[in-house]
Amino acid sequence: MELETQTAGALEQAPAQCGYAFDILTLFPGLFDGLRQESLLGKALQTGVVELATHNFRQWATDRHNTVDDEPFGGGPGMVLKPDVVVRCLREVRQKRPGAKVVLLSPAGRLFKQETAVAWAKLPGLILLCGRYEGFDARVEDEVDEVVSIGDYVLNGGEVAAMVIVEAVGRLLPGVIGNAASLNEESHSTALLEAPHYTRPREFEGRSVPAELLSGNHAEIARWRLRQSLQRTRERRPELLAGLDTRAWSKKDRQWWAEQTGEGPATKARPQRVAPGAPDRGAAAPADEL
Ligand code: JEW
Repeated sequence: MELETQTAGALEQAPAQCGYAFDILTLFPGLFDGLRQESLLGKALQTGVVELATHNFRQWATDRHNTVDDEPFGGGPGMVLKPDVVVRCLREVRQKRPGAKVVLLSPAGRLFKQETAVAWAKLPGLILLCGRYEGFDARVEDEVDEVVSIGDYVLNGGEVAAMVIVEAVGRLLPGVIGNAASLNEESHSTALLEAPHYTRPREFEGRSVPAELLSGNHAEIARWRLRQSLQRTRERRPELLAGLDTRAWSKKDRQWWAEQTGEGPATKARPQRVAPGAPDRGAAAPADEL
């Protein structure tokens, strides 16, 4: 059984109590080989700060064909992963990982967000169940702590979603990267999109670095970045502006934002409704024209 469970003796030998353990339950453990070699996580895996172990459901099959799936009751396309095989595998892994959260990846799960990653980085580990075909027999859900989706698109299986979670959680773990930047992360993800970044050369194929960034004036740079963030967010992710808090802003920034959004300075009349297609020079450009 140990032969195909890919870990440096993590489960069997008494391991030096490791910082964080990701256990991936999958029919395709080979898909995680690349992730293991990735620079930041790869280094953390080498130093033992993080452990990533894969477990192939097929090793918990009991018949001579190592069957892991069967036809769906009620009919329909595709195959369903058998609950007996999956649950045997899960129970064995879970027993060796006290405190780990058991997560099943599914397009029908709760949405995984940055705040989820921040919360899960505080645990001793995650056990991630990756399905294939039409997914798991529904009774597997009774054995897991959470069912999560990484977004509203359909994948062929949970493995890529699990990799997203390993990367999002992994980079928050102490010893995986210099964590200075990630301290901000929770507020960042729920606030505004980042302003654009530039590096040398100052001019690239006729496009210059914005003068504000070359000014050396920190207040001017900060103002430019805030405004870029706001414009970008309005254009690309307007739903993030719902909870925008402008109370800490300068009067100038507030006034500028009011003009951008068509609220208009307090002295000006609110933009009037006009006939569809009529030119409307007073109102803000629609988000898709910014
Ligand atoms: C995802 C796991 C396992 C997650 C996100 N289940 C299912 C299913 C599949 C295709 C169509 C409909 C349902 C394939 N599939 C998965 C898909 C996770 C599995 C099988 C998944 N998107 N897709 N966010």
